[in-house]
Amino acid sequence: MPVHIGKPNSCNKHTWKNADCDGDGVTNGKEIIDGTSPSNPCQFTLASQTVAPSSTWNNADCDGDGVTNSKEISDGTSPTDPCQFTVASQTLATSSTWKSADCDGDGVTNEQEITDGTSPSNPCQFTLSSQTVATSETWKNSDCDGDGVTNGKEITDATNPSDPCQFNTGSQTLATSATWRMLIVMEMV
Ligand SMILES: [Ca+2]
Ligand SMILES: [Ca+2]
Ligand SMILES: [Ca+2]
Ligand SMILES: [Ca+2]
Repeated sequence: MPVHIGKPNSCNKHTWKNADCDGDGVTNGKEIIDGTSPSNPCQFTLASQTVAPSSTWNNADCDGDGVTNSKEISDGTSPTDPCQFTVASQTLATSSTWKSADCDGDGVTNEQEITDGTSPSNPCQFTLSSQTVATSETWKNSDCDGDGVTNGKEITDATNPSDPCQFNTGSQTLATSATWRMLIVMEMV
C-alpha cells in the first residue's frame, strides 16, 4: 500500500473534519456547520477561515471582479462580493456577470465604466451618456455635484447631475456643498 511520505492524505476518514479539502481556508468540519460545500473552494464563510488557503485558492478569483482572492484578503475587501474590490488591484479578466453589473448604482455598467475611464466603484464618477441601466435609489437621492438638486431630479429636469452650474433653482431641496457655494461666489466676481 503506497504511503504518502511528507504529504499525508489529509482528506482521509480520520482527519477529514480538521482538513480543508477545497483549499478555501475553512476546515471541512466547519463548512458542514456553516452549510457551505467542503468541495467548492468558492463557497465558504470568510469569518470561518482558520487555516491557510491553498495557492490555487489564493490565485483564483471567486467573485469575478478581477482581483485574486488573496489580494482581496490583503486589501480587506470580500473575495465573495463582486462589488467589493479595489480598482488598482484588478489584475485578472473580469467575469461577464461583473461586466454587466453596475456596482456603484450610477446607471453605467462596470464594463462601460472601464471603457470610459471612470470608476466602477464611485457613484459620482460616470459618463452621463453611458447610462444604460436603472440607477439605484441611493444614487437618485444623492447630489453628486453639490448644487442642492438630487441626481434623480436632475435627470427629470434634464440638467446635468455632474455639472454644479447646471440646475433648476426651483428643484433645490438639499443643502448645497461648500465647493458649490465657492463656485457661485467666483462666478459673481
Ligand atoms: Ca474548505
Ligand atoms: Ca471582491
Ligand atoms: Ca457604475
Ligand atoms: Ca445635483
